[in-house]
Amino acid sequence: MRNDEDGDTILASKSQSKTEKPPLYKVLLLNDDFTPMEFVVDVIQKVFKKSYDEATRIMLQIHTEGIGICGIFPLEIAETKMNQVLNLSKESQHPLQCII
Ligand code: TYC
Repeated sequence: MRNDEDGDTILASKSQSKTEKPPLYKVLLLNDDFTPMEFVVDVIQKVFKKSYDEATRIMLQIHTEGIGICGIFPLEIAETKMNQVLNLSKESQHPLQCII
């Protein structure tokens, strides 16, 4: 905020607020005992555009830690990716869970 010559406050202009970054959300996969490892690697590659090696690293981290981050996005994109994961796991009848 600035003051003009009369001392009135000038609010931030639109061009300034446009550069503000939206809040970001982590998209997380949860481990379970039934979903095959290859399926999880495939989903991470497809939905989060990761290489085979990076997707394998993320899958193994989830497998050992119980939860892991697949990506960090603005809300609408995070929701879309979560729904893509849930649709793929439902179609394949795996219990893979994804949360934001
Ligand atoms: N734990 C699963 C298995 O042993 C593999 C797995 C990894 C499942 C990550 C879900 O988000 C997951 N087949």
